[in-house]
Amino acid sequence: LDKLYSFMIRLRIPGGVINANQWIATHEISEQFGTGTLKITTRQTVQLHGLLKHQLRPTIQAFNSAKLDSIAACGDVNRNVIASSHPQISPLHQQIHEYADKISTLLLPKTQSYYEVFIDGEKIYERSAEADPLYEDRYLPRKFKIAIAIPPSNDVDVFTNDIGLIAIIENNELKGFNIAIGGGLATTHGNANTYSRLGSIIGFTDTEEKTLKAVYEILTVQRDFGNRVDRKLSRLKYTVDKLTVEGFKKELESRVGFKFLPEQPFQFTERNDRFGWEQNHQGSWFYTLFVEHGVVKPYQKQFLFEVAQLNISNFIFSGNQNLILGEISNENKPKIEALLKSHDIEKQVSALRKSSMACVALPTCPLALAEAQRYLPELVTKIEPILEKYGLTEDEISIRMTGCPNGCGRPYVSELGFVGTSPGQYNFMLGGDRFGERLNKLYKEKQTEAQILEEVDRLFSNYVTNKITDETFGDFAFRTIL
Ligand code: SRM
Ligand code: SF4
Repeated sequence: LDKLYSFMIRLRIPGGVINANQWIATHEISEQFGTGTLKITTRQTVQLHGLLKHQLRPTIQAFNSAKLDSIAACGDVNRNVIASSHPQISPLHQQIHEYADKISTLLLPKTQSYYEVFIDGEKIYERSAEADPLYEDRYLPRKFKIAIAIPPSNDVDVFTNDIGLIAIIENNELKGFNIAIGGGLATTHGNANTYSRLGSIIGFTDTEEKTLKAVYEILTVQRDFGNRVDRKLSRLKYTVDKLTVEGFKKELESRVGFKFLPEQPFQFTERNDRFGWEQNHQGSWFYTLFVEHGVVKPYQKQFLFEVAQLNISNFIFSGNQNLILGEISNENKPKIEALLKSHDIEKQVSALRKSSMACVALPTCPLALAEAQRYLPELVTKIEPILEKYGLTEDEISIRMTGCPNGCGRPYVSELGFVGTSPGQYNFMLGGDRFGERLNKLYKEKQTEAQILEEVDRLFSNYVTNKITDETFGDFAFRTIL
């Protein structure tokens, strides 16, 4: 008798947008296979857990019928390309957003094995004949991540990606992209050679052709120079530091055949999702739903299913693990409002909770050392009275937790960061800024809940007494404590 293996499936959805029919398909597949829970990830897609081995093929085939795939959602290849998710942020959102799809397609592995294994089952033994000029016969040394940010929003945490593209807009025209390389968050407890790193901007590209070429060749430099001996030290960030930023740029310029233009000015002034209703420049409506840590609750799932059945909106996953119902006409807005009401969707949620993020961790993640998405809601509930005590209820202080130092919930770019060390214990990280432009630092090691709550009380008391006007908690902690 074979073991009853269970799997997780993660979709590839560049930029995180699907249509109503695809949502219905995803909903129905999740009801038929796996645990029934839909989990929105920090990279704008969804995961299904608990799929038994014999359910894998039918699940993937069902997704395939809905024109959804799981190709390169895991592995040593380019992963799901993410892009700022709120279309109302810029009239150029659509134009910039399309880059996510273009880049994802450009960097897909050429092998057809996915279709051969999961879809039609043919030709599996002829795989070696397929030529792949990018991944060749060896793939990349490690996973690879790309994000596109549309200022003023850094909802994708652009600097935490191997490649970060920052759209530069002038007079309502897309001028090109600043390109940052070498971002990455994971560390390993007890391995001093590992570290989090924010991307370094190496310059600006002013045409689509140059941007795509630069992206492609950054991967070839990593393919050829990345560390293939130690997987703990094989992400692009280590290659960039090994070659130096200037050395990497020189190698890259020789491969692309042009010089990068100087970095262009930009400013991030927000990172959180814009909850509730907003309109874009064309008058279409967008409704952002808070989904705590991306775990779609049963009542939310039913609401979303009914919204999808109306076929009057699309569905956009945000990099903050929330969901946006998009492209809703004036005429159709009341239909969604009625469903919001009948399902009692709009709850009072504190600013801290809305600014929280947690990774999956236990019980499904094999690497988890401590709880995260199952526990952070509870910790936030315990912090809320402390916020109230100091008049900080409206403060959008970012709080993030992961069950291990891999950093899937990006805790190293939060104002209050908690990284699991063992059951019930977390490294307390402090001093990140609000918009993802500064890493936080280890403040206290291996803290229990009681210690965390005591520290938070002390820190908030200190903050309200000594902060400079308009200083965020993260900036205050960075200035005074670290
Ligand atoms: Fe992650 C591995 C979940 C975003 C860094 N991550 C894992 C695995 C697959 C565990 C494993 O290898 O067996 C987790 C699956 C748990 C489960 O039960 O579902 C997992 N990672 C997630 C998700 C679902 C967290 C979430 O709650 O949203 C995110 C899925 C993103 C997606 O849709 O593709 C997720 N992972 C991230 C991020 C954040 C990001 O990309 O913006 C990071 C930190 C950024 C970075 O890459 O530096 C991240 N995950 C890792 C790492 C460490 C990589 C490294 O450089 O060493 C691992 C472990 C590994 O690769 O060996 C990992
Ligand atoms: Fe698992 Fe660690 Fe990622 Fe959390 S941070 S999902 S515990 S690998």
